[in-house]
Amino acid sequence: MVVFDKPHALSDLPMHYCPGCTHGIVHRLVAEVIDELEIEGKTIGIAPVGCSVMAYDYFNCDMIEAAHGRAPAVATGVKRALPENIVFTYQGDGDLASIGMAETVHSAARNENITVIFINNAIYGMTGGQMAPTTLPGQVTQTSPYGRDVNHCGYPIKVCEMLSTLDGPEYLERVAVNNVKNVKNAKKAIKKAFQNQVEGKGFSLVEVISSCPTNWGLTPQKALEWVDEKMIPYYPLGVYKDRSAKEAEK
Ligand SMILES: Cc1ncc(C[n+]2csc(CCOP(=O)(O)OP(=O)(O)O)c2C)c(N)n1
Ligand code: SF4
Repeated sequence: MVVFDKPHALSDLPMHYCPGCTHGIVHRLVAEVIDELEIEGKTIGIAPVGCSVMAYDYFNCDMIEAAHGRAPAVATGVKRALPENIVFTYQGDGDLASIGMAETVHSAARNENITVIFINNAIYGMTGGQMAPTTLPGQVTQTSPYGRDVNHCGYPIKVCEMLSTLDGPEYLERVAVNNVKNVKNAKKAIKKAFQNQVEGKGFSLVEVISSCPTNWGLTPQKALEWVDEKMIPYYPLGVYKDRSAKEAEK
């Protein structure tokens, strides 16, 4: 009896991610959801620029590579041209919350019927660990060697909280993948974000608190602990918006 297998929507290529990086876990969850909803043949993913730049190699559905930060704009065009297809973006915090902030906010405000998977690892991973918009106050990075000084660099951006002030988006949830319970919740949120699109409900974003052991300078295990001790207190997990659920309560 097979009790554990690779989802069909995940390709056979070995991933290039560092040991302990949680990008791989989130890839797997997305692929499991694509399998379960039986949408592989009509799903189009938009890969970002960042460590997950090669996500196009890891999913078996069609993939498009977007310029840094532009994934929601590309997804908007694809979804509007091919409304029967299921379109998702997969983006890091540098991609989504820095150079791509305008695309993020406006696609949410327009309630584009797309699914956004947002990996918040509090750092620019691919380029060697510079400060991101989500870097915590006091966090040491290559460009904040004495720790992020909020007087000089400003405060981190809380994407779910910020987008929840807009009337546009359908669904916003923040999850984490640092332990089994959180991985299970993350899977549920990702599934809902895809299901919403299948049902035509609109813009659904799941922010996944992730780890970057390499640039945080921690072992994989310590990095998962750091998520619990430092990241989750600053970025509380939970549903920030679920318009359909709220309307159903009325
Ligand atoms: C227009 C443009 N500006 C800057 C870069 C350089 N660049 C590549 S990846 C990256 C940041 C990636 O960080 P993030 O999006 O958080 O993803 P991660 O690598 O942490 O997964 C930057 C600034 C680029 N490729 N294109
Ligand atoms: S640099 Fe960080 S985000 Fe990039 S693959 Fe390595 S651990 Fe993951």
